[in-house]
Amino acid sequence: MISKKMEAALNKQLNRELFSSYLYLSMATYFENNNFVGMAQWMKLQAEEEHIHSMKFFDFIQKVGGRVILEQIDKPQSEWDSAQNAFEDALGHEEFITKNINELTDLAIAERDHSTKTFLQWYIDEQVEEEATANEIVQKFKLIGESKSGIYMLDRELGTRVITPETPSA
Ligand code: OFO
Repeated sequence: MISKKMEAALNKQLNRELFSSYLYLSMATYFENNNFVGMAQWMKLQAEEEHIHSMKFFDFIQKVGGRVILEQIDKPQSEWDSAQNAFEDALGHEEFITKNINELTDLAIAERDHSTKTFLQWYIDEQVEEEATANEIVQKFKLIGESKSGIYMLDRELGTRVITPETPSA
């Protein structure tokens, strides 16, 4: 049986994963409005992936005898200065999520809650991939600079993304 403290912390993370999905969907609309079709597609898949992350918390909380409490989801930002700026924000957001997952793991260890600690290991691995992927895209933007053809090529490349939800780095 999960402690009330751990249950509350996991519910909070469930909400953050839903917010992540909302944020990336908002970035998708920003990209669509600016004719970056590939980046919009990439962000739509990212939003789907975050929804899957939230549902893994949902299922786990229920499975260990807790109760899912859904809270309000914050309104995400809707405009960015540039495509690069949106991906920089995505990277910053993933770093924030990594910090949250690490804090949750610290709590699970402090509470000697081995099942939650094991559950969180999937997210620890996933965050390594999430940060690496976002960082790789930011670095590509930096290499490309102001080149319109470079940004066009990057948009095409990001549009080829496919999702494989069950493995970290999906
Ligand atoms: Fe983008 O990460 Fe969820 O967990």
